[in-house]
Amino acid sequence: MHPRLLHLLLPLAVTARDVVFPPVSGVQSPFVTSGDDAIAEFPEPNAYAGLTTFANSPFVKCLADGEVEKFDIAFLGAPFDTGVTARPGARFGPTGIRQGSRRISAGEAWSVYTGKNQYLDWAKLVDCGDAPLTFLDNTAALRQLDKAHKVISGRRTNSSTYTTPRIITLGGDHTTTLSALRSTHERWGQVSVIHFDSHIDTWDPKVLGGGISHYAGVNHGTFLHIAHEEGLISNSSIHAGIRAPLVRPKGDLRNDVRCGFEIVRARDIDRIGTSGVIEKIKDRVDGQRVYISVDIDVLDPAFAPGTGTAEVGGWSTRELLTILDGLNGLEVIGADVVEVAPIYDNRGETTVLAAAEVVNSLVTLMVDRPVKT
Ligand SMILES: [Mn+2]
Repeated sequence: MHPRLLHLLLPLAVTARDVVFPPVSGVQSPFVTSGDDAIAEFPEPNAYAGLTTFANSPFVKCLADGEVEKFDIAFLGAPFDTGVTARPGARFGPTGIRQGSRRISAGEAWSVYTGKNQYLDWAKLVDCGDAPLTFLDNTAALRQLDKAHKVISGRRTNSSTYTTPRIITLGGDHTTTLSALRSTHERWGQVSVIHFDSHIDTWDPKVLGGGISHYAGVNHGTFLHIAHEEGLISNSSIHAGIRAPLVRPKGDLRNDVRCGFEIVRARDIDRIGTSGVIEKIKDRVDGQRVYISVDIDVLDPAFAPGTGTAEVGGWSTRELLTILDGLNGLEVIGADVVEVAPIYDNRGETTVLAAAEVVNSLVTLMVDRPVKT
């Protein structure tokens, strides 16, 4: 190149870094009105800044000694997956669900369906982080989780009317629901369980895992049987989305009824639709306080591949969300989303996005219907 030409081009290369938009309709109007000051300040809120909590909620050290910041509804991670009969990985579920919720933040959570924003309502929502659980001893870990629930549900609420905080647990394998039910029983008495899952999870410990040791009998397929034995749940509970095969031809279902459950199978939705499923659930738990447990494997693996015991032929994310939102009006005293194993998820984060949205629906149910102790 001729040196003189290079001399001409150099200033161009430097100034090309400043992007100047061409005038629109002959009028030049700047995009940033307040100049560099607007960039120099850090605008609030930013969903992608800071450390990850569920839906960018404030983090509170709920298990610390003494008084802590008050709250009404707490998110609590339960990183536990040593009670599984299939693929492990749900100990990373709490982290995965929080990651899936990054897009959700209080200022931008107005529902296009209801016009409401559950994050800017009466309830103060906080993320308590994860319960510190040992990963080497199931019995000890579950005792630690029992205690975490007890401490958090024993805190003072921000509201003066509704005095017991409620907890949404981010699992963890399904065994973790047992700790939540023990805690809710202590605070609220017996509850009906609305159990979304492809598996019944009322297996007798002698049939599933047990017989070897008491320890092995407490797992993610027996916890509802144990909850029944411990008298934590009432005889008006219901499963929804069931499709996994049974271990015994008749014994499993007989035991399931004995544990207080009725069943909505996955394919029932083809006949009765989402509104039919909602009606069945509401009829079943009529007049009772409920605990809602969502095993993410209730969804078809097409919608939630990131789980330990995937079963094909399940519901879509939209169907599940419609059903959950249709349960509005129920007194929900606790809830969880479990069995999220991010290691089997895909690059589009399909499973953790679905799990976060399920938690979002659970928050809405709890905020819409405050419960007095
Ligand atoms: Mn399951």
